[in-house]
Amino acid sequence: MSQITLDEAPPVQAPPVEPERKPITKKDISGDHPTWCPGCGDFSVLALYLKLLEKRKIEHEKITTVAGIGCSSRFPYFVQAYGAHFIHGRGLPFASGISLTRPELHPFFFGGDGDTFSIGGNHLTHIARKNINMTCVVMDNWVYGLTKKQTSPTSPIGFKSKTDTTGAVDQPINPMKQVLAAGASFVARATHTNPNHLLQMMEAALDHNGFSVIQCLSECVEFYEGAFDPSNPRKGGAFNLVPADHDVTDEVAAYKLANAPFPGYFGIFYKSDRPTKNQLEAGLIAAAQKKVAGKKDWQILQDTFERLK
Ligand SMILES: Cc1ncc(C[n+]2csc(CCOP(=O)(O)OP(=O)(O)O)c2C)c(N)n1
Ligand code: SF4
Ligand SMILES: [Mg+2]
Repeated sequence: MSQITLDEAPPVQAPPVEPERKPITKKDISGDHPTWCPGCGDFSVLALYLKLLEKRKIEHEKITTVAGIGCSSRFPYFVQAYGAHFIHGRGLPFASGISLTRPELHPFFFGGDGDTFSIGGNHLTHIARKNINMTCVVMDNWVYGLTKKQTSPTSPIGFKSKTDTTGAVDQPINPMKQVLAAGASFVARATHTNPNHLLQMMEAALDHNGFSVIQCLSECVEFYEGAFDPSNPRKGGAFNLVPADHDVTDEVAAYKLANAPFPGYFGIFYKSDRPTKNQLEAGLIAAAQKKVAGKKDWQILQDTFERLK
């Protein structure tokens, strides 16, 4: 038997070197220059979202930013990644579909108080009770900004607008009580004037497995200037954190915090680890697939017709 000498042996091929992936930077994911009015609170929410993506090294193709219609909802234009600027009030169900079909993604929805609590209010309720894994950041400015000053569901009584020229008479909703009652499994409150705290809330929401809602006060300097001054220490207001001894698993305690008069509290009011619809549906799909394991599509169809006879 002839032997291969070392000289004759084929050269050993080195395995291909995978190029190292550079983590994304804020510059990579910054889109169009925002068209918001100078001083609008929405700038701060965008800056913190970009910071969150950079800090948590979310890969470009995993970023999912969805919105409806409104000044705040222009958000996805300003993020250079996958996303959608969808129909007024329908961004939430659009994002929930992404979450259920692509469970490896964590969609972020950004919307105004009108988009989320008025036309989209019904969707908010049902996504909350279904506990679909995603984050909803409500950029609450207490007014319809894009359409130039109409009363919104969060405008306070007495607010003069184009739809309430002598002052609003209807009781505003309390966003925190609303989402708690609907069944959201993470409920937090923040403001655009405290960026470190807002980033903390967004990080906690990203880490939460379930439907997380952040009510973020975001001032409309054009149509409701000074609305949130009482929550801003730089304007003589008070930024009160949720008390350190608050039990975030206590829904009734969360409800009591939500009842505090404005400016109220900031931080995580409630957090529960009840199963998500994503997990429950995955279980249903696995069980259904087990029943038909090894069968061809036509056999599954034939069995169904047999059963119907
Ligand atoms: C189906 C539908 N109804 C109404 C409108 C008009 N519209 C556009 S934005 C908006 C409300 C915007 O207010 P909000 O959601 O609070 O966002 P903001 O502009 O204050 O950020 C309304 C009523 C629309 N575009 N589509
Ligand atoms: S109108 Fe108000 S909400 Fe819209 S961009 Fe201007 S300041 Fe912001
Ligand atoms: Mg608004």
